[in-house]
This record gives sequence, C-alpha cells and structure tokens, in this order.
Amino acid sequence: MREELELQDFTPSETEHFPATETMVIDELKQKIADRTARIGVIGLGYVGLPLIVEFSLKGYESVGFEVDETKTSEINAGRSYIVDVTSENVAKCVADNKLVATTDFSKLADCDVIIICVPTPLRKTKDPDMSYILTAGGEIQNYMRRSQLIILESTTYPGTTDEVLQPMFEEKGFSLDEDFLLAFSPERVDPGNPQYQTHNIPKVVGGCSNDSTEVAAFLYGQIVNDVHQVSSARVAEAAKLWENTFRAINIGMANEMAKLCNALGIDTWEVVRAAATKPFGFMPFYPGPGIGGHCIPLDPHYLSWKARQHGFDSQFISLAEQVNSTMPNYVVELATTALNEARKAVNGSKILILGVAYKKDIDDMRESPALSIIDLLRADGADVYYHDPFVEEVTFDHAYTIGAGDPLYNQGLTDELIRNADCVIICTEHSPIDYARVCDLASLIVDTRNALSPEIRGNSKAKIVRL
Ligand code: SAJ
Repeated sequence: MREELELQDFTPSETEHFPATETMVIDELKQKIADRTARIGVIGLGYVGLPLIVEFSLKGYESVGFEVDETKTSEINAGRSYIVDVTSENVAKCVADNKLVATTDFSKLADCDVIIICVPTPLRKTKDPDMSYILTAGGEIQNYMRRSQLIILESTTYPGTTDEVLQPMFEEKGFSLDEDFLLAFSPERVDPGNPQYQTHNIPKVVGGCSNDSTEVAAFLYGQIVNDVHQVSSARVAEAAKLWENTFRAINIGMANEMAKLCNALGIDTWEVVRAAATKPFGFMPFYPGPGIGGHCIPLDPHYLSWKARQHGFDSQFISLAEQVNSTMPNYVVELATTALNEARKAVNGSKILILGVAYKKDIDDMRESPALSIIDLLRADGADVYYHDPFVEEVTFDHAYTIGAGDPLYNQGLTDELIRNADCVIICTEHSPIDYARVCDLASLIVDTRNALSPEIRGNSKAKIVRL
C-alpha cells in the first residue's frame, strides 16, 4: 500500500506546477468515494450501464447517466426501466431521491469524479472489432475531462484497449496518469434474466493502468459489490473477461457437435449430457441449441482471436467453435426439412411456426438470436414462417439476414388454430410461459432444439417430435 504522501515529500521542481492546495488524485478520490460525495458518471445505459448506475444511486451516490439515445434518457428521468433486470420502482426511487439523472449533454462529464464506460463493442462485417463506440466515448471524455477523475472501461474488448487506446487519448490532452487521472478496466458480467446473480453479488475483476488506478477502482466497486478481485493490470482484466466468454463459446460448440454425433449414433444427447453432469468434479454441463445469440458469446471470442493474430497467433479453438455454432441454424433447418419430407411435404409452401425467438429463455433480447437465421433460411426455401414469443412483439431483419425476404414479423397469438395449421413447429427458445403439453396436443410435427418437451409431455404427444 502506498504510504501517505505529503507535499513536502516532493522536490520543488515536481510541485512547481501544482499550487500548494493540490492533493494527489488518489487521496481526494478515495475520500469522496468513502463519504459517497463522489459523483458517478456512466456512459451507455444499456443492459450493463443501467443496472450499474442504479446500484450506485441506491447506495447514495449522485449519478449521471450519459446516453446518445434520448428515448432512454427520457424513460429513466420519467422513472421507468427498459432493462429486464432493473425495476422501474428502483429507477423511480433513484430519480425521486435526486440520485439519478440521465442526459445527452456530455459536458456534464466535467462534474463527475468517476466515469464508467459501458458502450457496445460489436464486430464489423469482417468480424474485426468495432471500436467506434469506445472511441466516441473516449472522445467525449477528452472534451470535458479535468483533474482528479477515475475513468473505468467496462465494455468487453481485446487486451490492450485501455492502456493502448484510451490512456493516450487522455494523455494527449496534457493529463498524466496518477497525477491527474486514474484509469482501469473492469469487465461487466451481467447475465440477463438471471435472478440469482445481479450486480451486487457477482465478483468484480478490476485491473488498472497503474497501482493507484487499481486501488481506487477496486475501492469504488467495493462500495456496491460484495467481492472485488484485483489484478495487476488492465490487460489482465480484459483478457480474463475474454477467457470467460470464449470458454463458453467453445464448450457450447462442443455440446452442439456432440448433438450431431449423438443423432448420428441414434442416442439422446440430453440424456448423455445429464449423465456426464453427474460427475461431481471436472465437468461443467453445456447444452446444444439452435446456435448462440446475445451481445457477448458470439462476438467476444473474435476480439481475442483478432488481437492474437496481431501477435502472430492463430486461435484454432475459437474458429472451430465459430464454425460449429454458426451453422447450427442450418442444422435445425435440415432437421425440419427431413421431417417434413418424411411427411411427404416440401419446405416450399409449408407453414412453419417458430416458438420463441429471443436468444435465450425468458428474456426479450433478439441480438444475434439464432432464430433470425433459422427464419431467414426457411423463407429462402419458400416456407411461410411466423412466430410466437411472449417476450418479443416484433422481429426485424438487418443486412445480415437477406437470403429470405427480410420483411419484419410480428408476434402471433398462440391460438389452437395457429398451432394446428402449422406443418411444423420449431421450438427455438424454451420460454417458461408456453404450455408445451398443449402444443404437443395440437401440432402434427415439432422440432425441439432446446429440450423444452419433458419425457412425460413427449410420451403423451400426438405430434411427431424431432429433437436436437
Ligand atoms: N447457449 C447454448 N448452450 C449453453 C449455454 C448457452 O446454446 O449451454 C446459448 C444461449 O441460448 C445463448 C448463447 O448461448 O443464445 C449465450 O448464452 P449465455 O448464457 O452465455 O448468455 P448471455 O450472453 O446473455 O450471458 C453471458 C453470461 N452468461 C453466463 O455466464 C451464464 C456471461 O457469459 C457473461 O456475463 C455475459 O454473457 C456477458 O455479458 O459477457
């Protein structure tokens, strides 16, 4: 731990540009964090930024949310949440207590003692990192930063982003690390829709571009999170996050490959993985599915492989997982096509009902959802595709899904007629509110990609059932 420095500890030349009243950044910031007078700024109020800023506000910190999207700022200032894991009741309470305000005016960054960047890190069409959101946020901070600010990046990105990209942006404005600002990386670990793990009880990894940065950032998160894990640098923290999510992508890919293998062997994939999962150590179950969706797992491994390639290292695991996972929609369409063919029906002209389109159960998020690819592929084969999803009212198709017509689809009520009229029902997302026994009573053919149908329901089903 750094001893408490006094001004007299410095030689005159080191203090000539600081008036006697200036204190070191670390002492001033820690004091403000400790007595909750530090003003917290969060750039990006999505599924990461909104839960985070509400957590700080509930702890009594005056917090300012920065957004480019005015609909988000007006929703928040009206006391309404648009994120499944954040209640409007909490947003309204923070706003009413004057602990939370959202704005599109980035000049207010100057009033913040802490600035946390929670912006998207998507991929370009070339599967290379799209750093535009981080650069824009960094540029806004450059415009308004002042002495004694702690700046933290939470967006998932390649190792080196914080110290190679952001730190020079702030230094070129004449600020120096530790003297004028602190800079750290702390990965977000939000698991949307997970009732057990929310911001306060998910361990937080923190790594700074300097020891002071690590120390103060860890001290900050310690105010809202039960368990803070400090690491020696921002790069280590960046790499840890990518390892976490690449681990998932590769193991999901393994589960998907096992599904194809088990199908070829004529054995039940889900029974196999359930049996393997009885091993109390050295195994972690992952499950096959129609592909991987979400803002992280399909994208994050490419940040790692992109950076690795810059250092002459080609990660085969990442590309193999990508090959397997990204072709699962094709595999699901193959299963449906074969099953329709056995019923002497062509996909062309068939009515196909997609049950559940969100990228995972009981949430409304469509980002990278494999259902989008499945619908697109079926439409390309001439099928008349429609969907029911209790969480998603409308599905639009961007440039990535243009094999089919690409027209938007709207949620259909799950009536008896809708199910009966379908030549094939494909369960893409196993949302809890759906009555699967009823679906099995009314449908003629079901492709279950999520093991949504229990053995009992399957046993009583009138429909033919095909499973992953
Ligand atoms: N999936 C499978 N089989 C599995 C697990 C997941 O097919 O065994 C699919 C899901 O259906 C989904 C995709 O993979 O389409 C991603 O699933 P996910 O559970 O990883 O969901 P995310 O992306 O919302 O959340 C993940 C976090 N999830 C968990 O740890 C359970 C975590 O990896 C990160 O905190 C988060 O992404 C993030 O933001 O990085």
